[in-house]
Amino acid sequence: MSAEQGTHTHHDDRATVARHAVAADAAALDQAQRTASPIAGRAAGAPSGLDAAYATQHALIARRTDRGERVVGVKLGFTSRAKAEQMGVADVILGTLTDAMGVDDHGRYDPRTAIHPRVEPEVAYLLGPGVEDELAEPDPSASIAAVAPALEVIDSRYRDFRFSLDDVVADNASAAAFAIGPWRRPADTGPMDNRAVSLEFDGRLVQAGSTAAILGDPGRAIAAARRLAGRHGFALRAGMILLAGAATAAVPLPATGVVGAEIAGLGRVSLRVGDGARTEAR
Ligand code: 0L1
Ligand code: MG
Repeated sequence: MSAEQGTHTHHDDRATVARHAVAADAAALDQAQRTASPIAGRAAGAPSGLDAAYATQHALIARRTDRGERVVGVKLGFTSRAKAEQMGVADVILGTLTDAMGVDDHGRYDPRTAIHPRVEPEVAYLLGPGVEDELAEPDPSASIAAVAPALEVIDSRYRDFRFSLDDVVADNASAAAFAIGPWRRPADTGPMDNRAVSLEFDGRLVQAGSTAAILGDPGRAIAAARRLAGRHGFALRAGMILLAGAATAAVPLPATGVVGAEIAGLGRVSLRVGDGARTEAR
C-alpha cells in the first residue's frame, strides 16, 4: 500500500467512526427526550467541535421528521449575558422547532413529557419572504412579517442541565416546547428594544425583565439566525417562527398551574401546565 493510500484509509476510518458517533448520539438524545430520562453526556469518542455538534442536532431532527414531525422554525439560545453566565457558555446557538413542540396559546402542556423543564419569556418573530435571500434583502428587519410574545419550555436531555456548548447544540439547544401569543404587525408595535417583560405563575410575578436582555435588542435575532443558519446548515424560510431568546432567567416549570408572560405594548401568552389547577390549591 502506498503512503497516500494509507493516509486515505486512515482518514476514511476516522470519518466512519465520527459518522457513527454522530448517529449514536442523535439516537441517545432522541430516546432521552421520548422517554423523559436523562443521559450523562455524549458518547466517548464523539467528535468535538461545533460542526459535529450541529451534525448531531440535524441527525436528531431527521429522526423526528422521519416520524412525521414538521420543521416550523428555529430558536436562538444564550442570547443574554445573564443566560450565558447561568449556563457557563459564551456563544449564541441555534436550535430547531418542530410542530410537535408547539402548544396553543392558553393550551395545555404535560410536564411529565419532560425531564426537568424550565420556562422563559421570549419574543417570537414570524419570518417573511426577504429572509431567504440575504443579498436581495440585506435589511434583516424587512424580513419580519409579525411579532408576538412567547413562552419557551427548555429541557436539557443531560442530567442536571450539565453540558458543554457542543453538548447543548447537539441536544437541539434544549428545545422542548413553545407557545406563541397573538401575532402583531411590526408596523403596529414600534421598536421592541426595551419593553418590560413579566413571567407569572398563577398570576404571581416570578421574573421581571426587559426585551433588551435579548441581544441588546431582539430585532438583532434575525441577523444572528441568518448568520448561524448559513454557517451550520439550516434553511430559513418565509413562514417560519424564530424564537429570539429569553428576556429573563429560566425558571423551573411548576407541576401544575397557569404560566403567563406579558410584554409591554405587545401582548400576553399563557399555557396551562398539568391539569392547570392553581398551584396553591394542591
Ligand atoms: O433557549 C435557551 O436559551 C436555551 C439554550 C440552551 C441552554 C439551556 O438549556 O439553558
Ligand atoms: Mg429560549
